[in-house]
Parts: sequence; structure tokens; C-alpha cells
Amino acid sequence: MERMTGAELTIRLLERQGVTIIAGIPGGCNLPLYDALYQSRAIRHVLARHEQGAGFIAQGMARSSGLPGVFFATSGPGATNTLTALADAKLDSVPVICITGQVSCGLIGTDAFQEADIYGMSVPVTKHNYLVRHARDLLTVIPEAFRIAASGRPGPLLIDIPKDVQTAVIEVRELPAPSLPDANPIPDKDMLARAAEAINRADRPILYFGGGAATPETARLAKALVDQHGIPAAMSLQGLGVIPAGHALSLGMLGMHGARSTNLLLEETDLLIAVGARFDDRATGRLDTFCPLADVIHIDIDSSELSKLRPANIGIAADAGESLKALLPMLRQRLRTTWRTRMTNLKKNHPQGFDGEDDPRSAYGIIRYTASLVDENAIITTDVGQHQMRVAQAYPFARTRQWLSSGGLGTMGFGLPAAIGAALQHPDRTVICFTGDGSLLMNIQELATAAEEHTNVKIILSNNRGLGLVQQQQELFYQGRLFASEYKNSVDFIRIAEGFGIPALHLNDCANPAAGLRQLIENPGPCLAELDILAADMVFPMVPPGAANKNMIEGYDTRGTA
Ligand SMILES: Cc1ncc(C[n+]2csc(CCOP(=O)(O)OP(=O)(O)O)c2C)c(N)n1
Ligand SMILES: [Mg+2]
Repeated sequence: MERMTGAELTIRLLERQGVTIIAGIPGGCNLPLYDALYQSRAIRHVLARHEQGAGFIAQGMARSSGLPGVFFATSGPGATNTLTALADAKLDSVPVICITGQVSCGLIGTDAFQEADIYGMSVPVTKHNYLVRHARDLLTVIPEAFRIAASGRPGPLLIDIPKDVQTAVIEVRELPAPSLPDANPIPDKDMLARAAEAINRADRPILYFGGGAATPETARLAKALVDQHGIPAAMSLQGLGVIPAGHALSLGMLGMHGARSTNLLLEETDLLIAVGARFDDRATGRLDTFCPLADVIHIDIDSSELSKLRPANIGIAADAGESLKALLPMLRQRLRTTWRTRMTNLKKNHPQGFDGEDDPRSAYGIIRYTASLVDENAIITTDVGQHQMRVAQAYPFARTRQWLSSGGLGTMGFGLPAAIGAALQHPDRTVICFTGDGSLLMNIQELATAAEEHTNVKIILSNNRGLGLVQQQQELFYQGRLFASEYKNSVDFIRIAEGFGIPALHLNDCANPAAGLRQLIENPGPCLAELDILAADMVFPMVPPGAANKNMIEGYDTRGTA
């Protein structure tokens, strides 16, 4: 029997779950938790500079490891600042646990100082959430939160703990065992048999991998499926890395900014095998024109995804990896030479060239050159915009958990804190954050965190003095009326970085940018390299929002015709 406060109990339970790093910011209503954390030997606290930053740091830890990331915020404004990071985690199925302080139980509902109903506000952006009213409830709530975050389709949770629950002293007879994720549902045998039969019959199958397939084990099985059965594989933004970029049967990313040959091949497929993918509109384009000739096998651990957007002929509600493992021995080896030749010809006829890719001072060249300086252990994060789409198209992703990008919510400001989280989780690795000038400004305060923690985060800033992807849409779809998307004021990012204590280099100002960048990346610790690029340079191909994927725009001339 041991006496402890709710705050001490919380920290003990987090330690038992294996948590080693918590990002966050203290305030009045979570100070008891912080005081208990101060006494923890097992958990290190990382002081973020904004609670959204803390949320994305936790996401960076979770996305790069597959394990739940934890972050703390105080009540009221601290708590509301976490909502974007939670919504982001929800849409990309990332396991994070946000623990907020709340005003004491007796004050709830009185508009007390820094009171906000974060329980109510977080309902639609979390997988599950709690308002803990009694310290003893923590004994079940904390392990359960870890179980739910990591079971089935992962997702974010919020635990709101009133201050008097944190300070309440209780007698604890025995601490509960750390929780484990639930066992996965077993793939249905009949459905598997039907899927195997459909695959064996198909002459022109294509695999479509999403974030649900982006784990090392599933990727290994996916590669076996591709190799042994000659099935080309396309990936959603979140699926990149499941099949390595250089693989002969990799089609890279499909959809809005995918390769033309990929979207065209999808027009011809007779069987689409979607694995851990959710038919997002950025991937499918106009839904009723997507893969018009294909039957669909849909494998997803979240049964509510099956037939949600595209009716599945065969739906398997199970883990992606376990389903592939069961399917593989049921498949007949087929070379599918005609189909492969068709793929090769389409790729040859529509090569995905990247303008200036050999010049490290170009928008694509900086991505390729950076990639050449690191190996596949490097972790890559991006922000949101043209630079993000270019990285998705041109970076040679070789494995899963290497590519961390905000896909579903598309949150500017994700890149830097996510990179910090990845670097904290993997101190032996280089983490590259490709960002844009608009996005970097959204969480620029986290430069202080990167410097303080001496994280090995290399920020590559493509500066086009504006909101490039917005300009691209205005140029293409609003008759060139650029409005509220160009920055009139120029920002000196080099001095800003240096002001935070981070070495920085402007690649346009240095005699040998290639050598300069190499040196920045080789020196341990954070740094920033900035490159000026033209706002008028657009990302192609592009499917206009709402159009069919086959109607991609390939390029654009200055006379204004797409
Ligand atoms: C938080 C947030 N606000 C607004 C948007 C809409 N948006 C999408 S891309 C973009 C421009 C991004 O600019 P920048 O980071 O400089 O990238 P670039 O496109 O110029 O490479 C905007 C405003 C968004 N995705 N996220
Ligand atoms: Mg920009």
C-alpha cells in the first residue's frame, strides 16, 4: 500500500508504459503534474514554445517509432492550442496522448480562470477522450488510453485532469500492469480466399498502399507480393516508402501530384488492391472516374473504411500485414509480362522529369542533392505546400517510418516540431525538415526548442516569398488573380535562425552551395539552409481539385493557358 497524489500516480503510470520523453508547457492547472514529473528519473521533459509545437513533437516521436507520443498542456489556452495537432493526428491515424490540466472539479462550469471545455472541444478530433473526476480512476484511464491509442487503427487521445484530482492523495494497493494493444481481428477466411482468387485471375492488378501499410513488417510482405507476383504498386502520400522509390514496380505516388504514368495505368487496371488506404480525394481525384475498369479488394483494420467511398467487391477488415501474410501462400505465381511491359512503356512515354534536378540551387535539385548527402536512416519531415509535393515526388524514400508529413489535415507548421520529435526519438539519426517560408513562420518559435535540445534537425527552407501552393491554384483556377498569397515584406531567416542560436547558410549567397550544405548536414546539431526559388514555378503534374485523375495538367505557359 502506497500513498501518492494523482499527479504522482499519473507519472508512475506513464513510466510503466515505457514513456521516456514528454513534450509540453506548464501552467497553473498542470503544475502538480509538472512537480511530479520533476521527480521522475525515467522521463525527460522537453519544453516546447507553443502547445501546438508540443503536439507535433509528440507526433514526430510517434510517427518515427510507431509508439504513442505524449504531450502536456495546461488548461484553457494551453489546451486549446493542442487541438490542431490532435486533429492532424486523427486524420493521419497517429497514436498520441495529450494530457491537459483542468480547473478543479468544483470550478468546472463557472468560467473560472483559464477554464475551457477541452473535453467537449476535443471529442471530434480524438479517437477517445476523458475528463478524470477521481484520482483512483487514473489507474484505469492511463493504461486504457495507451491501449486505445495503439490498437487497431491508431489515433490521438486526450486526458483532461482537474487540478484537485492531481493533488488528491490516494492509497494505491497495486499498480496495474502496463497495457498492450489489443490483438488484431483475424482476417476472414472466406474473404481471403475470394481475394486470392481475384488476384490470381487478374491480368492487370495494381496495389494501392496507404498509411495503414506503412510499417516495416507490412512493407516487407508488400514487397514480397510485388516481387513474386509482378504487381505494380502505387502509394498515397502516407504510403510512400512501403515500396522503395527505385523499385522497378513502384509507381510512386498516385493522385493530384502523382506521376502521369501512374494515374494513366490506374485507368487500365482490372483489380485494385487497396491496403491500409482510404480513397482520399487527393488520391482518387473525381471518385466516380477512379480506376473505372477495376474491381476492388479493400483491406483495412478500420471496418468503417470499407466501401466508405468506393464500394469494395471484397472487403477485409483486418491488419494489413496479417492479411498480406495470409494471402501470400494462396497466390499463384504469375509474371504478368504484358502488364509489366505496358507499365514500362507508360513510364517511358511519360517520364517524370524534375526540372533542374542536378542543380542544388533549384527547387527539385535541393531535394535530390540533400538526399545524396544522407542514407536511408535519415528521417524526412515536410511542411505543407509546393515544397511538400516536390519532396513527395522526388525524394527517394526507401523504407517506412522515414517520411513524416501532414497528409490528411495538411497542416502548415508541422515540419519543424515533427522533426524535433523524430530527432529526440532517434538521436543517432539525421532528420531533414523540408519547409517553405509560409509554413516555417507558423511554428518558428520551435527553433528555440531545437537549439536548446541540440537536436540533429537540418532545416531546408525553400523561400518563394509567399504561399506558393495557393498562388498555384490562383494562377491556374482563378485566372491568375494572385491575392493574399504574396509576402510583400521579406524576412531575414538567416538572422532569425542565428538569433535562436542555430547556424544558417543562404545557398544563393555562398560560392559553393553544394559544399556548404554538405558541411551543415555533416556537423551535428540543428542548422538552417535557405534557398530562393521562384514563386512562379509550379508543381506538375496537377489534377485540378474535383477533376478526374486522367485530366492532369502537365505544365503551364506564361501566356496563361494550362
Ligand atoms: C495551417 C494552414 N493554413 C493554411 C493552409 C492552406 N495552405 C496550403 S499550402 C499553403 C501555402 C504554403 O506556403 P509555404 O509554406 O511557403 O509553401 P510553398 O507552397 O510556398 O512551398 C497554404 C496557405 C494550410 N495548409 N495550413
Ligand atoms: Mg512559400
